[in-house]
Amino acid sequence: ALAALIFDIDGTLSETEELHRRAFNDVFADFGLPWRWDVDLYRDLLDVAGGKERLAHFFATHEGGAPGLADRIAELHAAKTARYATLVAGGAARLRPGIARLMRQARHAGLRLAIATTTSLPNVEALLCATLGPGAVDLFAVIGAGDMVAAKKPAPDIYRYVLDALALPAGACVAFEDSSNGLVAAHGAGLPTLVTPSLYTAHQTGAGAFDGALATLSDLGEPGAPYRHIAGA
Ligand code: XBP
Ligand code: MG
Repeated sequence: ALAALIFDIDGTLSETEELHRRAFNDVFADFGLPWRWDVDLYRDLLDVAGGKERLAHFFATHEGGAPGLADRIAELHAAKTARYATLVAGGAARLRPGIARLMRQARHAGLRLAIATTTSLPNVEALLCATLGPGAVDLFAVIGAGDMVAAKKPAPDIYRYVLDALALPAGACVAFEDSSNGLVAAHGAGLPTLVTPSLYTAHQTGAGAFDGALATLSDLGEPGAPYRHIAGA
């Protein structure tokens, strides 16, 4: 029987990628670095999951290079995490439709809730606190985040970590994802997965990227604003 729901954070709970992008850009400006990541570039960069990994990839692949910066990724990323927390605490993030309702109904039905995300733990705590209230972290039986596992999505490691901590088989859970990387990670751990594409992953719909999902929906819907099945589902 169904025992737990496991949620991705970025793109699934909230359209947080715009805030991550803003935080990266603010840090580039603070550090006197010339880059500003626009929406199109960031969409491509999101193929690399994890902020530190994304910075390393960008520095390694961009013309002009970035001598010395590879050694400062931890420093840049710490500043980015702090900036993101400030944006979120200031109210810049909202939950996507249906998320809060589904979590409430699931808990009433006796299901456990968990998180499986590439994003850093402070980002998870900031988002849950700002959107679901202080203490929201305690609504989750397990939070798997960031560097708790070595290999980030699309590797299944973070989902395996969460299943292990829940002490549940994959078949007793449903995962919620917004991206191809996320779906591949969840499927790799054997999880039935529902996909709600987000601003930065909508283009993956229809390219077969969400094949095998339980369903691909516009969002989780609200009374009076139902979800739509998305082409290919
Ligand atoms: C989200 C990510 C994260 C965030 C930034 O992927 O890739 O890297 O963009 O977070 P998913 P950090 O939704 O598939 O988990 O900078 O803290 O890594
Ligand atoms: Mg995501």
